Amino acid sequence: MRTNQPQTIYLSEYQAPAYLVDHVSLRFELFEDGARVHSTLSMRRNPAAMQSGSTLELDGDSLTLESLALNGQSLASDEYRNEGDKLVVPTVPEAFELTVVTWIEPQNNTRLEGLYKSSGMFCTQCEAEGFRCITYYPDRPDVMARFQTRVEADKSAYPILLSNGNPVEQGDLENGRHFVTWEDPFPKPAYLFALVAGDLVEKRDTFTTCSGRNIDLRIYVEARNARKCDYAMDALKRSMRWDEEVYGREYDLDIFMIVAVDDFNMGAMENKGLNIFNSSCVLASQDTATDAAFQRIEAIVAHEYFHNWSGNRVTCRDWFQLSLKEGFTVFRDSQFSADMGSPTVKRIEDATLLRTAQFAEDAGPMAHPVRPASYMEISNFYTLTIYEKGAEVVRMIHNLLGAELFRKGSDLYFDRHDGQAVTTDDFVKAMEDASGRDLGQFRLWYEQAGTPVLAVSDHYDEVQGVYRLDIRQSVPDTPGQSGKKPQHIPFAIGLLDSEGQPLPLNMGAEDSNGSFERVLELTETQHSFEFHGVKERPVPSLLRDFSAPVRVHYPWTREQLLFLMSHDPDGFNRWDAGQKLAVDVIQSLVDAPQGTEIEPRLVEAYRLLLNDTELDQALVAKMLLLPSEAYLVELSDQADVPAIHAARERVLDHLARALRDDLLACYQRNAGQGDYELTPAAIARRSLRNTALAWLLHIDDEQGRALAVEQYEQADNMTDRLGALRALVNSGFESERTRALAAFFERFQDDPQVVELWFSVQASSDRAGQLPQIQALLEHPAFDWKNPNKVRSVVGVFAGQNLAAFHNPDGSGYRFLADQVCRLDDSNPQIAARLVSPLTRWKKFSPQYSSQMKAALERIRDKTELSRDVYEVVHKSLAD
Ligand code: 0A1
Ligand code: ZN
Repeated sequence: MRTNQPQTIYLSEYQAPAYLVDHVSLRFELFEDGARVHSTLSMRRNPAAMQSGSTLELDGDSLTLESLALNGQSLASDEYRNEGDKLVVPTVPEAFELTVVTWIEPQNNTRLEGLYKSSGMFCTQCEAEGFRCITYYPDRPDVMARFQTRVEADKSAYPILLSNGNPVEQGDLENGRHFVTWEDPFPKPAYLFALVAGDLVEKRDTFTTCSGRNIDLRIYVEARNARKCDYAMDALKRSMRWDEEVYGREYDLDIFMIVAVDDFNMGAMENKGLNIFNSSCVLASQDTATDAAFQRIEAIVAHEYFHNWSGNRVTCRDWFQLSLKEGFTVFRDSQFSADMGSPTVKRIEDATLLRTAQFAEDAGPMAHPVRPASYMEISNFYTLTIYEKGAEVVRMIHNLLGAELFRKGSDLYFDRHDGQAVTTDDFVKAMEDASGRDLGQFRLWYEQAGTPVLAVSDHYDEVQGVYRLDIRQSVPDTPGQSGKKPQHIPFAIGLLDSEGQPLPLNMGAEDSNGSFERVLELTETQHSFEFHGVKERPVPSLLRDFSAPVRVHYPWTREQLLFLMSHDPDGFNRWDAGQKLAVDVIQSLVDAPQGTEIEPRLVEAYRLLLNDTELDQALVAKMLLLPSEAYLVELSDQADVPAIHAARERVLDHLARALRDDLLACYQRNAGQGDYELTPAAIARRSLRNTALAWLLHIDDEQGRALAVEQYEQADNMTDRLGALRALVNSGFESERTRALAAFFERFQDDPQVVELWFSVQASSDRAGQLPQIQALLEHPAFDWKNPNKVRSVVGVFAGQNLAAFHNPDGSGYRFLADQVCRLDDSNPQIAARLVSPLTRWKKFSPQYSSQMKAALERIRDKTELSRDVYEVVHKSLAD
């Protein structure tokens, strides 16, 4: 796996597989000192393959080959070549059976790819290329086979033995061992293979599908987590119903299982019939999970379930097509979450993530198209671009076609390609065929990297009553791509008169269409749109509902933003106007002299918001949150993070002081009423209350202190308890902070998910998360280098969320991160490569910072034996 000069793989060099696998029969013998894997592959030459010759090549990684047989005849050592990552059999017949026996060591697998052990149980992670760590196999998604899997293990240590599909046989063996055999009738690529063996309890339920079939639903967890599965089970049933109702997709096997594991590199995995989840993405209870965690669990359960169709029944031809399943599935889960809660709030959350983090990726050294053209290590391409921007691209198709034609398109796609491994182009083609629309230019969204920029200016002709919008589109250069073509951009707009009333949008002297909102379709570099019959200069509302993942530049005045903040009928743009105003005010304070006045109208706008009980309270709660430091950094050139941090703090401080009484009133008004509920209204109430509390403690308000201590002690749910803890940690009340942190740990030390919250509250705080404190957290007995969640909650949160501390002008934060990356690179390269991310955008920062960030990257580059994962990120980041 380690190499000095990893190879680049190109989409343009794709070739169909030379041999196909019709059936795989696996037998796992699981022991404490290793596992023996017997694999029998029924293979035949692929009639569609271009290659001639009869050489078979199988992928393998970290395997010990014990035996190899062709059609039952054992192969002598000169009849095959073991080339480390490839097993080559120079001559095979047209159709044959290959039997491979390998020995692996799951107990020593710290990469968490392939078969490994987590908290005493065996589990697998095979996407993208983990199956080759289990046995030799054509480990590529366009080889789809039917799997039968027999799992054998000690019965008392591993009473539960699971794999994909339906259980078909089970029984006892000698020496206290037992076995279960599973059969999956649906052909699948090896990346969807899964196996679990452990001492787990089972939570059961059932679901009756639209055609009346009864599906057995099971969630498997360690006994101590038995009471934390109800929410995920409920979310699963809601997802199953929703996918039937909205997409006409019925579940296909007789059983659907979820297993929670503590050590997992990502959030969760959609293995056929046997989803494996990071514990933090499935386990929840009122007293241990925040509202945000419940929402995340709902979304991830839905996401993995939806993959059963978008990903499993129809899968990807190659890993360049990853967004085929991920972009579409994220779009589906975001529609689901919108339907379960507030569509506007969900849109705000999605757009925030996109603008803060995906735009940054698109502007950095790892920028790549939604369908990349090349990669070194595919694990590095599970990115915000593939997932989030990919989902935006599907959303734009949905909006261009309308819900009905989009559904026709998705039906055609699932019908036409069921059981196949296909491309993003096949997806777009199905949408075109079903709708009759030409998406030729639209396909550029898949091919061109970078965030398109729309420079908008306007002109009002009072005499003619004509208002004109001039829009210029450009797509910035990205590594390896320049001179880009204009893209097809749906640009939703509205116009408001001075009373805040929407104006009819008539786009020519004869047009009397009269609609109040239009989606302008931008296809050229330059467009002018005229609106007729406009009696006064209107205020434009641009890119409503974030209709495309683009940056819009328009010379907003503060008056216009204040106006939109309270009048725009588009909830998203109301929120966005507030964000723009706050950004403008904060930016004007960066490096401004001490006494510079803070925009008084901002205070009044926030006062109105705080006291607005008419507007959707979930939207109010979002509007009260100031733009994050990460977003402010993303919007600036040559960022000086401590200066941005100081300016944002000043505004927060000023607002909190000026609005103290309003904050107290808001806090009291939103006090918990009766029993804990997870309704949108109750979630909004808790959010408002905790924001008010955070602001009060930000200015070390005495009454706030008493409220926080009381809330901490009385809370009947984790959202409120953590809200109080966070507020105290970020306050200047040192003894309360220390006491609350100790009490929290004492109370929850046996619950890994809550301990992760405890770590991240400290690691994200500029008061409790300076470098020496972070180093102390790494020494804490609850910290564990082998557990990705723990690493993320301390190191990842420090570098990604505690920006002022990480960007310490002395460069200590950067050196620290480089050291941790080097340390992790040996044990878990996927996690190490993800942690590098905050350093990759070094060019974005002012010279004092960028030179030290670059030096930290060089420090990683110079480590001996760098993994391919970290190599790719570091070398691309350092390239000119
Ligand atoms: N397909 C999963 C994400 C996933 C990807 C890679 C993994 O291991 C390297 C694990 C999970 C999803 O989209 O949920
Ligand atoms: Zn996914």
